Amino acid sequence: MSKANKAKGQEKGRFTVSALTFAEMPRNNLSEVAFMGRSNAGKSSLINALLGVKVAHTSSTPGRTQRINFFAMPSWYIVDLPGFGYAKTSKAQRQRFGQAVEEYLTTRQALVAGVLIQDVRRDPEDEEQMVVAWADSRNILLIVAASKMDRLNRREQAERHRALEVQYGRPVHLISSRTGEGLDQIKAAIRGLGLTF
Ligand SMILES: Nc1nc2c(ncn2[C@@H]2O[C@H](COP(=O)(O)OP(=O)(O)OP(=O)(O)O)[C@@H](O)[C@H]2O)c(=O)[nH]1
Ligand SMILES: [Mg+2]
Repeated sequence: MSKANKAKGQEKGRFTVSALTFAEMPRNNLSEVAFMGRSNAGKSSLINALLGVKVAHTSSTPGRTQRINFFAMPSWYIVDLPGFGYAKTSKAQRQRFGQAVEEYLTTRQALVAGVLIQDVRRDPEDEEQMVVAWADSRNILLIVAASKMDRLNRREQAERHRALEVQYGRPVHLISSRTGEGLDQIKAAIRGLGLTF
């Protein structure tokens, strides 16, 4: 990371804490927005693109994020969660962070919104539907982002957009962390909660 980027990162979104237990998580009760989705969907890339600086680890190898990572924003946190649906991590390891994520999602009081990221080329599966049901049951705002739109042409984008909105039964934002398309919509939705970038 260049010096300039590092300085920018410190000013904008700072890697703060990497946790697996509540004891390791921030205790200042600031609001948290969790980025969720299948492994390799592009969660960490979206966080970096929103911040304009590489703070979250990304990789073409799924299962890169194995802890709950908190990035400090002005008076709130972006939370990067390990991806679901990845089978190659050892079972013991998966159980460890799986439990941590479940506990986080079901009981964390500071959690005010979720951003569900899914590859625009895929259809939602059980795990995505569970996230939707979870958000509804906890009354948490869920922003759905369909990632990697740069992989499709305009016509395919429109088709997938329609199909995904029908399947989710709610608005879906098409985004690309590579080109920056759609990121303003995600920022606007988060700003709607009174959280600033
Ligand atoms: N073309 C394209 N590739 C993307 C985009 N976003 C992410 N990727 C690629 O997708 C792969 C996975 O991205 P990550 O951001 O590491 O995914 P993740 O959801 O954090 O994955 P885990 O940490 O394993 O759960 C990487 O090779 C990224 O470069 C995008 O908008 N467009
Ligand atoms: Mg990641």
